[in-house]
Amino acid sequence: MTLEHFPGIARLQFDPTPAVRSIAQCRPRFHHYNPSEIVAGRSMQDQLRFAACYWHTMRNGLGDPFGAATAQTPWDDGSASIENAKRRADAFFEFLTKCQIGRWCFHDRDLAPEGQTIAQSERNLDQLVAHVAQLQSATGHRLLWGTANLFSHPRYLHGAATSPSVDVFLQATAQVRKALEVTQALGGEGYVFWGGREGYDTLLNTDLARERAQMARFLHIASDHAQSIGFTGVLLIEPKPHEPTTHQYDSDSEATLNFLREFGLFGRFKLNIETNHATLAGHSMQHELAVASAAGSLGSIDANMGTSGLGWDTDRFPTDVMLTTEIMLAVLNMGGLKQGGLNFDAKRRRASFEPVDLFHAHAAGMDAFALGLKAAARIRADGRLHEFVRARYESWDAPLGQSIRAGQLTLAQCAHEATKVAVVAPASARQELLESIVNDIVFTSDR
Ligand SMILES: [Mn+2]
Repeated sequence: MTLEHFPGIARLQFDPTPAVRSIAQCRPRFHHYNPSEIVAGRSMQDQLRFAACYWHTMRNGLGDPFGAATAQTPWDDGSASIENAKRRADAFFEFLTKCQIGRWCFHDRDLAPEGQTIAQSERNLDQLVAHVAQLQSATGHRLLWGTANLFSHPRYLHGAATSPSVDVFLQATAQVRKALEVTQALGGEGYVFWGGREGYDTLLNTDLARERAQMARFLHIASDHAQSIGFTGVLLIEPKPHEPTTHQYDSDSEATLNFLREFGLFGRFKLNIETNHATLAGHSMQHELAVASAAGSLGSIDANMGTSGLGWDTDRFPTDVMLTTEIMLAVLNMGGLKQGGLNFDAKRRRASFEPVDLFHAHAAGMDAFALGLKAAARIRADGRLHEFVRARYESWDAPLGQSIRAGQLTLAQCAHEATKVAVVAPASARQELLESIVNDIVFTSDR
């Protein structure tokens, strides 16, 4: 890593002084993210466990269905050579270091070009894995999670594990076996299964029951393999309701947890929840996190956001402080991210095409999460919301409520108890008051 792929960009520092008046003079820096600052008992760096993704950062030229790529990538000659792939990795690790992002995530095909055969693809990947292993030890950056791209190659046009062709299923097993093994070799803390094309476009040509069973079989043998090689990372499934398919089987947290329970996989996998996938499913991120967390299955977070009113997966950088506050509240409430992280599965807008925009974009997301972390910690320290919710359910903690919860009363016994209640008087839920309290806490700075 001797070359400077981002000349003129210094390592980003925490600098809370007010922004210069001219946008043209703004250099990337952190206004709120201060890695060593202690919030809720731990450093921001440990609480937030940021990761950058290889696919959007290094492999997304910012093209869209209407126009060509715009991103300036002077380190990339556009070829599928191993040398080019290694140079890209060098640029990425320089980016991680300068942006103070401790972790990263990748797909097998982001890192190394696919070959003509499985063996050739594996040799290509091995060369890049050896190279990034050196970069990891030179820089101290760690792999949050790896995954296999089972959606880009035309062979996966009908799905991978859910393909009507067993030959395609086999190709997917070869890719996942290798991706799991290189993730382990790189010390990955997790491995993600995102069912990119595991769904259907029309039931006129689809045996839904068979496809779901195939997907379960795939996850069984993949998790068996992870266990057999001694992989100690967390296995994650990433729900998404549609796009590219009309319906994806892992459509949201509830559906995915039900799928895991139906096929005897619950407990072997946790969920990787992405904000823009939550909103595509018609849910808030808060809902998806709450569902996963309630089942003890919140594993990791893909930190991005969508564009309201636009039904696409736009993968914007998460700059909404209310959103990051809600996310960090869920994280603090479950005792931290553990083996998970906040992975910026986010891309710059097509019009933010200069290399420096990669730094501005990530710094914006990191600052928003720093603000969100501090606000969430203040909400917890304030205690009013927690106390309101506790008090709202306190009749269930009285002796009768406890007996019902413990299964000691039949329906007839409950009905008999009902006759003893003179006045049924529900209390107000005070939603607007609570929203106002949250606003007060979030927008009142602690410094
Ligand atoms: Mn997305």
